[in-house]
Amino acid sequence: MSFPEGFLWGGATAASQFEGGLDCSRTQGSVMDHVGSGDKATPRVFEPDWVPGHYYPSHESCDFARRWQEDIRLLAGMGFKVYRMSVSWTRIFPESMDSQPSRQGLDFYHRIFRELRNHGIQPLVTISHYDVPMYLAARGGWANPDMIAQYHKYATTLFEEFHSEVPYWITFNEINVLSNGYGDILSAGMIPRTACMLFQADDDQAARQRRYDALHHQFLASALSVKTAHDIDPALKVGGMIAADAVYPLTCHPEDALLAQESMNRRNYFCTDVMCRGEYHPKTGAWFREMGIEQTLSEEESRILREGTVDFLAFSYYMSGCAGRQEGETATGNMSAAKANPYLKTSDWGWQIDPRGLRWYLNELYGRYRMPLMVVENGLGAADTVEKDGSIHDPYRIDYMRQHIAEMKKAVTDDGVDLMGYTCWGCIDLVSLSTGEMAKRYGMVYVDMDNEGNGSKERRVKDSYHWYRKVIASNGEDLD
Ligand code: BGP
Repeated sequence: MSFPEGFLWGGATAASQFEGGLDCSRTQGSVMDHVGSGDKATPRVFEPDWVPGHYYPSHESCDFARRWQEDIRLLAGMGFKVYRMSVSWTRIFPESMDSQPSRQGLDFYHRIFRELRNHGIQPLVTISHYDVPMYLAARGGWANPDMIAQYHKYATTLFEEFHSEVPYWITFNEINVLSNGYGDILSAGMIPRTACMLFQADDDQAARQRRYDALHHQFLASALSVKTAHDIDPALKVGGMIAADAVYPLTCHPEDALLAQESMNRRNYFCTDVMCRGEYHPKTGAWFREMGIEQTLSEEESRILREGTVDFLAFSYYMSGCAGRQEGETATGNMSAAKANPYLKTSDWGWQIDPRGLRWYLNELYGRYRMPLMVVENGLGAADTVEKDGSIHDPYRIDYMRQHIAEMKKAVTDDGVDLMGYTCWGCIDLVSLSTGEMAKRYGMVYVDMDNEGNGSKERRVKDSYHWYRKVIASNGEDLD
């Protein structure tokens, strides 16, 4: 028993963390292009106007915009079957949504998709990976219902243009992060920006309402786009995606079990129910009464959600956390904090490492939805050392991936989970989303660049590169 034939092995990146090339065709850029600062200790500040001399990591990032041929060759060298990347919205509509899409921008991606396919790699495209054009952010970002039509136009443009080259799509990266995580840097393009959480009663009520409205608009935009994709080309597979927020009870006390269940519902199923079943979670009314959130769901909106359910459910998986009654240490990650699990070790950035949690989580989702799943992000953020001879030994990364893949395999072979593929995060080093650092590396290919953007950006393979090639060549059999 093994991974199914045709299992999609690969890796993932996102435009704002990897692509760069702001100087070629992205004009005023996206919200992420305005995240930076002059203060190296706090590089993740949103600055509506670019300040000369300040550092904005996304402007050049790792320069995939110019190095894509070399990078794709490197991915092909590992035997990739799939490459998850995102399209930069402002490359397609650089100045406004009222104009025609930019031919230059569309051709930029045609070249990349064709090159991938020439190497036998299928593109999987995230339509929006935290990527809101500034000209839309200026009108309130996702809190503005007009965004639904704007996104739908953008997505339709992509489907029409690329449907014969891109078989797999994800509408939004980690849609649940809007309710749970990343504080201020990701406010869905909303101005005023806010770090508020959807399910935290002590946060500012008006801000919380805006958060929910923004999320609801994303649900509608996603559902409309899924339907349009199928109308354009029934062969397209369009997925929804969340950040896995796996929560265990801290103890076997029944109260802790209920708290963990509630946490799973709020942080995960609140979003996945809408995308996979086309309806809000049955507890939504009770939650919103408690949080003072108003929900107006028209019949037409309900129909849109029902008609636009996804073909597969994708998620990122980095860690797990706990819920319980007692005070305890906190485990942080990119999502809202949970209680720390005393049985788990953490990464150097404090994220709890839990390979078995991946198997548990796959079972949770598959048991609930019975639809194909895909792990589209997973990996260890770690500092690497380049040896004198240029080699990079990263046994810690190999170890992390080996353990996660082994658990994933059990979920497939022993538990019967329908898993389509695995794309590890940041297959080539890229800028960290949460911290803006380069020092936090996920890649199997090293990029010579430091936290301030200095360096040749030269690529160099790590030990994990050779290891992952073996894994893919053996379809996950050889994990040694
Ligand atoms: C996910 C995001 C990615 C990515 C990853 C790792 O939540 O989708 O964009 O960056 O987390 O996070 P970080 O870069 O903060 O280490």
